[in-house]
Amino acid sequence: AMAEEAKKRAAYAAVDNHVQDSHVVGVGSGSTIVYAVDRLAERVRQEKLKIVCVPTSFQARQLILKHGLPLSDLDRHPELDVAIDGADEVDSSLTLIKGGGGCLAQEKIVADCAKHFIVIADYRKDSKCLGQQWKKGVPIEVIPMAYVPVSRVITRRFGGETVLRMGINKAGPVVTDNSNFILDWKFESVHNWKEVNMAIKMIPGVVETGLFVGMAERVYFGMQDGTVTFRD
Ligand code: DER
Repeated sequence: AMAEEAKKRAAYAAVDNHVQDSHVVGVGSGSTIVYAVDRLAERVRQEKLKIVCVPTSFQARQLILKHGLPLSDLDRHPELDVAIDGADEVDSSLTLIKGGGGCLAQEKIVADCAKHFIVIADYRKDSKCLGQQWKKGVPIEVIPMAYVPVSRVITRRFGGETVLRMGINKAGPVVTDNSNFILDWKFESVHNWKEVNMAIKMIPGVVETGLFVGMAERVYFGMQDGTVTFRD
């Protein structure tokens, strides 16, 4: 479909423009990153690139192993040359909503460890402000025992409503790779995302938010017409 082709083109552009020999590469999670790992593996084969890959989830780890790419971690490589990851939505100042796939905590850690954090997305993610196209809210990873008080504080202070993310093929709540729950905060108005992110992070029980503020260096968008554009 058109969106899948757009994802692929954005992913290829990011890998071709930002991954070089001897790089330590952070590998994101979700569906768009699958194309980036395909391209990484292709370049390793064709160009004999020597890279190592640091995953941001069980899913990313499986992708790396499936393609026979060298697997590493932050213990061995606490500083990465580049991290490539998807996004659920991107606003005009490159603030991201991430976590649609529930991997936001390790994704933000890896993105922060990278010299360059490059985001890949199809045209549906390209918004002026958050909430324009992405209607599932901001994912917030919480310690399970605290999800009710955290929900109350968020809705009291910032409005909207929070929903505990429930499993589809698993009874009960979604449990993250870090054994936590996810609250999806359906916000109702435009916020100062830098301030809101910091305030939510301070609530006891919050592990991480899906607000990536001031982190993305560049976002590649695959467009409907088959081209790729980027925003810095
Ligand atoms: O869950 C995540 O953080 C994913 O990276 C998400 O932000 C993008 O997933 P997609 O590439 O499947 O849209």
